[in-house]
Formats: sequence, structure tokens, C-alpha cells
Amino acid sequence: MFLDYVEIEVEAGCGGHGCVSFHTEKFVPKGGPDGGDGGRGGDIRVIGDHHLTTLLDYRYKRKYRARAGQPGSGGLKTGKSGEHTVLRLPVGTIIRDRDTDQIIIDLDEPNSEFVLARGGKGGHGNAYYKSPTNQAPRKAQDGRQGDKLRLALELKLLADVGLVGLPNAGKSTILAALSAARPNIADYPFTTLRPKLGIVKLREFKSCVMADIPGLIEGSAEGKGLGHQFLRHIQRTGLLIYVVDINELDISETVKTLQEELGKFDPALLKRPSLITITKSDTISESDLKEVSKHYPDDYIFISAVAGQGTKTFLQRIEQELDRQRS
Ligand SMILES: Nc1nc2c(ncn2[C@@H]2O[C@H](COP(=O)(O)OP(=O)(O)OP(=O)(O)O)[C@@H](O)[C@H]2O)c(=O)[nH]1
Ligand SMILES: [Mg+2]
Repeated sequence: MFLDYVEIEVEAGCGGHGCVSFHTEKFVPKGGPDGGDGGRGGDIRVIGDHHLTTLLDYRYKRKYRARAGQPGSGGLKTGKSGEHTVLRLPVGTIIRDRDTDQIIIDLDEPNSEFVLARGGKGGHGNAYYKSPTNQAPRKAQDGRQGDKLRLALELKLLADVGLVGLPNAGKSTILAALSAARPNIADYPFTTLRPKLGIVKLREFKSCVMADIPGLIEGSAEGKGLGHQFLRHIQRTGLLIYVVDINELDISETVKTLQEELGKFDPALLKRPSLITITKSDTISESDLKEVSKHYPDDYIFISAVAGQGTKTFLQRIEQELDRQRS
């Protein structure tokens, strides 16, 4: 199991200060105290969102604050409360207090909101301190600090997308080009021995988890090469991507071989939505590329992970497919 893990700090808003003020009005020389209380500081809250699949966006911003409450004012006016800051996190995220190591919240259902860090109370204004013995108090209270926490966010990841291809097809190179993962890449078959996951950013607040697995060959099911047990790592992915080297003699035949091997592992894999991508497009000339692409259906995606050609379209198609499934 692959774990996404991020550490962040949150600080709820400070309460607004209480106000010292006295009522003034024409012909009323000694108005009483009328300083209002400060407003409450904003909370830091969290909400589970099942559209999010990773903690990627929390890698870039590590500190979150909520707004302070406004100070009170004369005329017994209470200050405005500070706005809450709401963090949207993938359903399944576990939030732990790093200082106590206790789990604060296990966000196991979508759309419920929890208060993580409470905003500070507003301070009392001087009106609050009026008493029979002190009719004109000059004191007011400062707003309280909001809760401040150091948190660890953890999320168990399941791959959304699996890369399937012959050895040396360029699967690991695709994962390396599109994510921060650093799989081994080399010009020989069976470089990848163990599945590796990476988080691929599709657009802001949208990403997917991509699984790179060892190469599959004809006979994998019978134990050739590295066998086929590693296919269990893509058994639950929503989308399969067949990766074929553009220099393969017969691309369709290669896809068929891959599909046969998948089917021997689990026939259900063949019913899974899939895309076909032809990689290493930089290794042939542009005119040859045009010629080759004519022979294949329009929905084949030609890319070069090394030169970055076609990767935008590739990501768009992945996004479309995943959207279709999520809706
Ligand atoms: N020119 C070019 N070379 C590529 C491209 N993609 C991969 N390669 C090369 O092809 C070789 C194999 O790439 P890998 O990404 O390791 O292939 P793989 O499919 O992960 O291979 P296995 O792990 O053995 O199954 C490496 O030498 C890569 O540098 C590409 O788009 N263009
Ligand atoms: Mg590899």
C-alpha cells in the first residue's frame, strides 16, 4: 500500500479585542460604558471531498490560517466574526496531531464538516465590566488566541490508472515524466521489478494516481518473464493504458498480446475502460509519424515522454475518462 503523507500547520483566527467606549449624546453628559465585545476568530475546518484523490495540493502550501475577529465598537456593537478557513481533503484522509500523535479525525465520509482548530473568543468590551461599584470601567479584554496545531495528513492511495505494456515499452519513462516519482528506467527489458505509484497532476485541484508495473510478455501467465502476479496491483484501477513502442512492427498485434495476458489473469480487466498510447514518437521523423498515425484509429494517442510531445492530450484523455467514471 502506498501512502500519501503531508505535514501542515493550521492556526485558527484570534478573537477581536473588546472595546472601551462611553455613550455620548447631546445633553447626556455622562453616558454609561458601551464598548462591545470582539468578534470570534474564524475556525479551521475540514470537509471530505470524494472528487479529490490525493494530498498533492497540500504539498505546495503548508500553513493555513483563519481570519481574526473584528474588534468591538461603541454602541455595544460586537465585532464581526472572522471567516472560517475550510480545507477540502480527500475522503479517507486521516488527520493526526503531530504533537500528541493522536488521530483527530478520520474523514471517512464525504461532505461532513469538522472543526479542526477553534477560533479564539472575542474579548469583552467595557460594557461587560459595569457593576454597581464601577459604573465607568475603563477596561476591556483582548481577544483570545485561536487554536494552533501541527498536523499530519495521511491517505492510503489506490491507483486510478495502470500502465500496461511490453518490457522496455517506456512505461516508467511516462510515470517519471508526469509525476514526481523516480522509477528506474533503462534500455533493457524488466527494469521495473516492482509496481510504483506516482501522483499525476491533471489540473489544479485535480490529480490521479498512476501505477507503473513490470512489463508483460506473451506467456507471462505461464510464468515467463516476471510472471503476472503483479497485475493484482492494477486490478482495481479505473483505467488501463496500453503503452506500445512506436517501433513495434505491429502495434495492434502487440495490444492484442497484452490483452490476452490480462484476460488470463482476470477477464474482468478486459471490460475496464482503456486507452492506447504509442510512445517514443520522437524516434521517428515527423513525416513517418504522420504516415504511421494514418493507419491507426484517431483515438490512439501518440506521445514522447522524453520530448514531452503529446503529453497534454494524453493527460486530457485521462481526465475525460476518469471524469466519466466518477460521474
Ligand atoms: N527516445 C525515447 N526513448 C524513450 C522514450 N520512452 C522511453 N524511452 C527509452 O526506452 C527505454 C525503456 O524505457 P522504460 O521507461 O524503462 O521502459 P519500461 O516500459 O518501464 O520497461 P520495463 O520496466 O522493463 O517494463 C529507456 O532506455 C528509455 O530511455 C521516449 O519517449 N523517447
Ligand atoms: Mg519500467
